[in-house]
Amino acid sequence: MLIRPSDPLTSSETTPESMYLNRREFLAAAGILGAGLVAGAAPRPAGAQDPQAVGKPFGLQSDDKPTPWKDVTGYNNFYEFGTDKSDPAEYAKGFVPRPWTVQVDGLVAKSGQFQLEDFLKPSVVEDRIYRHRCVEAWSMVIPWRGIMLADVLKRAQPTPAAKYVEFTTLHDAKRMPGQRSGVLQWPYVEGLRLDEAMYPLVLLATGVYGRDLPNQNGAPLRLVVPWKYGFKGIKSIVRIRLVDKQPRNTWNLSAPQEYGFYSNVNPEVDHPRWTQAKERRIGEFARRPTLMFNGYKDQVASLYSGMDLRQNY
Ligand SMILES: Nc1nc2c(c(=O)[nH]1)N[C@H]1C(S)=C(S)[C@@H](COP(=O)(O)O)O[C@H]1N2
Ligand SMILES: [Mo]
Repeated sequence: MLIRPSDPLTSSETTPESMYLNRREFLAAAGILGAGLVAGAAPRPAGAQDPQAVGKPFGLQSDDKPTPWKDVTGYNNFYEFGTDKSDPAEYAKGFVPRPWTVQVDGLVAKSGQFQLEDFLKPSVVEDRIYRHRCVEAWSMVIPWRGIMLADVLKRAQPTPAAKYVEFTTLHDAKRMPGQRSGVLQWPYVEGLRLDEAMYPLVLLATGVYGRDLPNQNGAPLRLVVPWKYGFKGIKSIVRIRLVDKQPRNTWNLSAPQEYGFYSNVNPEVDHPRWTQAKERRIGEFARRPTLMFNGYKDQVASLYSGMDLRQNY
């Protein structure tokens, strides 16, 4: 991975203008373009059924290898389908993520309701391999396929008053049996500051391992923010709304003393009930040290310059 001596995105540059730099300029400025190992250098994951990992690795260490397909798709959280790690794969089997409408609204010049195909069509679909760190201190390396959220937001043309983006999951207890329980408030909601949302690492994922997203991973469209804890990666999104105030997010509503808004991976700030200094990589025995911003510090630290990361957890 190519390390730049210092991050060229200073805080004064993370203004609305820099959000409208063209995509190549922004990727280059962020040290993202041209970074990474040779695509295809990743060894074939174990297990005869595993599809080959494709795409460019982002923020990976030399010993990071894509987590096998069976774990990426068989061990995850999606409370709309149950609270055990194996529930989503089992109970989302019959979910039909088509037809699918995505509403883009709020403080934008161009709001609209889009059929998924039309929503995706103007954007470039990319494969990118990212680290993934759950707040529960397990981690994976996931080969995502998706589009840049920045692309979608630019097209919607946020007004100057827009400061945050709020995302909402489908609310349909007939199709999502977990929503018949009160384990969380439904629908699941999440949020990002607008400059975080515009950051070129952020994806709206439509697939893993070069295939369409399995239902349990958030079909047909889910958020991926690799420097934040996994719960920011809201699944099965039906609405993207630009707002002027910091939106509430589901885990903050559920346990505000444990989960904040920012939720940046931070080994120095423990969860009140466990350490965040280490993580268990799914498929490995020894725990690994957790990296600041999940290994994306060089890219994203400047988004938070001057902020107290203990206060803004
Ligand atoms: N709608 C919704 N999105 C969700 C969740 C959920 O319960 N509901 N769980 C989150 C959590 S805690 C994690 S770690 C990831 C896990 O899924 P993944 O392995 O497919 O990323 O999804 C996130 N997105
Ligand atoms: Mo998580």
